[in-house]
Amino acid sequence: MKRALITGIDGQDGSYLAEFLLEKDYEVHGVIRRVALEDPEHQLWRIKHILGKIKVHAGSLESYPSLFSIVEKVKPDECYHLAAQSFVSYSFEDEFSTINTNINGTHYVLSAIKERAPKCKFYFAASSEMFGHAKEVPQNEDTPFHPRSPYGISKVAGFDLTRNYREAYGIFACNGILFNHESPRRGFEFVTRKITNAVAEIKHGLSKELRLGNLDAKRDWGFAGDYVKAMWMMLQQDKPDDYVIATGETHSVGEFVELAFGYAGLDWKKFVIIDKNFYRPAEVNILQGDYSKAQNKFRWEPVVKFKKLVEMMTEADIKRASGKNNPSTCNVPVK
Ligand code: F7E
Repeated sequence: MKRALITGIDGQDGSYLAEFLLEKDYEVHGVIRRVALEDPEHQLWRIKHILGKIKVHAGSLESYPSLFSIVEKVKPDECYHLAAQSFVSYSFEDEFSTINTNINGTHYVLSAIKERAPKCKFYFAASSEMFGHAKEVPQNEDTPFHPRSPYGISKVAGFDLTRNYREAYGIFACNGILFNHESPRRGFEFVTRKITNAVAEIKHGLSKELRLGNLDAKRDWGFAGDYVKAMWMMLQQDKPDDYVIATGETHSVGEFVELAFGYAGLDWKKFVIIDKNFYRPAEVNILQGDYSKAQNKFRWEPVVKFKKLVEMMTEADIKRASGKNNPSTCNVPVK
């Protein structure tokens, strides 16, 4: 039985990946912050249904000793490093902690693997945010990086660390350059979930408006459930490498809004208010991924495309909001 270690197992991607690996008969271990372990009802809602099947370990990206001892104890065959401060907007407000946690955390996990499990295959959750002010559309593995946020900068450093551990120490280390990927398990601060949750609450009379920033930004949005499969496929190849994972389509935030409100039979223009507070100091205007390398190398394809994704998320939130008496706390204006 293969052993996998997932940092950030309680996040959107971690939860889908854990389910996927359990189905493949892996022994699945996860790193979770102690504060989250102490409040499972709120913090572990995405993995509540599989808690009896996985093994969780308290650890933090800020603590090398905690990660070192987990790697030493678990001796994983595969490690998926997904944990990070991943909210781009917040990274402008707390750039130091984003940069410290994300870069050091990745470095600590890589170093622990080199020292205690050098045969372990390593996956790093790199990001399309690394392209930032992209030199070309669509972006592929050779497109130069021009990050536009502390988050993007931290991911470029993580990407370089991963490549360097591959080249310098012979670790089987891969970068997955994942474009935006969403699902009904997405955090409420990200624009897609913020929209679908607001649509559901407006539909059920729990909310009257939705405040958003830049509706013109364009993203390549895919389904997280499809993307975790690509993470695993990368680690099953003969040689470690870096891959773009995307749908190949780009759509604006405005298009997402129109489709989600339309699905609920609502006219978005009556509810959406543009609020400058949600604009970013530096925006990434357009992302569109060229995933042909992953397609050719291991036949990965995105199954869920834009329209189906919007419908899936809106429907799930409408179902969740029915029977509720109060709007969710996610309406607190998190930038
Ligand atoms: O913003 C615009 C915002 O926060 C998408 C993370 O998973 O994907 C994600 O990063 C766009 C931006 O995701 C609001 O300005 C307008 O242009 O959903 P988001 P993101 O920044 O693209 C990448 C690949 C990652 O790696 C990240 O970890 O939507 N936008 N109005 C807004 N965004 C938010 N959050 N809230 C608004 O009110």
